Amino acid sequence: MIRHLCLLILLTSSAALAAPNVLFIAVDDLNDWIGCLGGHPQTKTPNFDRLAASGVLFRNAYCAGASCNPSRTAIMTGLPAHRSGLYNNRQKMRELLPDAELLPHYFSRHGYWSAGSGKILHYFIDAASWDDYFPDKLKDDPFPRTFYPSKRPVNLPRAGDWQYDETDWAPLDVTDEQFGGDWLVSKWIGEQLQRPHDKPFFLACGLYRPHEPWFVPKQYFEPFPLESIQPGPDVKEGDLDDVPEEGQRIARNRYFEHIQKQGQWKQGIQSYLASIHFADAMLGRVLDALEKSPHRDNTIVVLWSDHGWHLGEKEHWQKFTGWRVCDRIPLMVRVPKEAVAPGLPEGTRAGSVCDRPVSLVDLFGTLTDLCGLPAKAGIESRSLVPLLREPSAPWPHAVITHLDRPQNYAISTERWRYIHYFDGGEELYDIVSDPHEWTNLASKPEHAAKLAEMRALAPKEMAPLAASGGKEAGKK
Ligand SMILES: [Ca+2]
Ligand SMILES: [Ca+2]
Repeated sequence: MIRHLCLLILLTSSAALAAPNVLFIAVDDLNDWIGCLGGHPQTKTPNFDRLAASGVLFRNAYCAGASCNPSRTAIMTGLPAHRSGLYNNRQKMRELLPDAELLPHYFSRHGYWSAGSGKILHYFIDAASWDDYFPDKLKDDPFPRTFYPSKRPVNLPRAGDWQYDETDWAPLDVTDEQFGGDWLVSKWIGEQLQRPHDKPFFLACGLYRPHEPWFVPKQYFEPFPLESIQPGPDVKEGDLDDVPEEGQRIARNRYFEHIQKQGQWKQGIQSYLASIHFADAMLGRVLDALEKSPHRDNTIVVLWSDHGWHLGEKEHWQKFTGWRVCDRIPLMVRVPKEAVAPGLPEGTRAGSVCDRPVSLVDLFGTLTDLCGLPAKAGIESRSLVPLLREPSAPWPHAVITHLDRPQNYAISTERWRYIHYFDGGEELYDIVSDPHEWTNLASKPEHAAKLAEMRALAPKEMAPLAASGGKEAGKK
């Protein structure tokens, strides 16, 4: 009996040792303004681009929710909002889903060491889901010390109670180390990558920039002189004219009007570009640490952003919308061929791009499949391994992105996008001929069949907005 037990332990531990590590990198509020996605001609992102070039870049990847909380909850639980009832940032994940097992815990339960740093969940850590966290999982604050200007706002004056405190920007006269924040996150992650481990690891790196406020050390502003700054290529005057009422209401949330009135549009774009450039440098530190790591060849890398961001497109500033500017996100995956990844022993091919529509809710199923863990029962997360193996493989699936409430959602296929509002408003875009979604085709008789086809892709059942016992979350 004891001999059998020993053998079992030996087998289990050797199986665990052979399993691949996972480096899981989250970036906050990053739209397609990275070089390899071509979203803005002035952006500078050599490290995002080098990671993308070393594996598979998904060019039609969408978030499952158009803001932090629903997007991250879907990723970490494998449950989209229409299953969980969590649709917006005001709901508290653990009040709604007290028993949901998160991705890191699932990996821990299957022989992994799970650790993280920075923002992975929506402003909390969920200590029980992790073996370790930096700075301190027991404090439930995912952020290390970060430098902030003593007097705020710096550049965008407050317009009223409706305005989110963090909508502000400025270059800071500090070094990266003095700034702290993501620099400290990347430092800690780098240290975990360098040291020996007796179990395979699931290591989550949450970079907070380019989330607001757009304060970063001034060196990251230098490549973007103000006089050179251009709006993104999606901006078109009068673009909301063919958008239904609810879409217009969501779009015109006062921020863009206020920013224009203050003469701060260019400064905002400049500061977002600088914040992306900073995040890129922090990503570079993590990738460099991995390059030098004894675990380099046995570590799968996944990078995603929780949703995109508007900077004047459709007169909108922020997130929460059904348009591509908000819903389409960077997603890249690298599986080294040396890694012992049971789901993809041959690894990914460097320089691959995939245009199939995929959702971030699929990361759970993808990672368990790659690592040879049993598929988790009861979730709605499809493995993307067939696309990692062959990026042009047939893929008859569509993606749903929920907005802040049930029945406000967008559906993405490879060529078409459909937006539905609770009051019956609809939009339809052909993103091959109209990648910026300028021309709403929903009312055109020649597209009636396509409209019906897209409508039919909506989930048959949609969970109601689950009540959260707590007050409104203090942060967005
Ligand atoms: Ca976010
Ligand atoms: Ca339009």
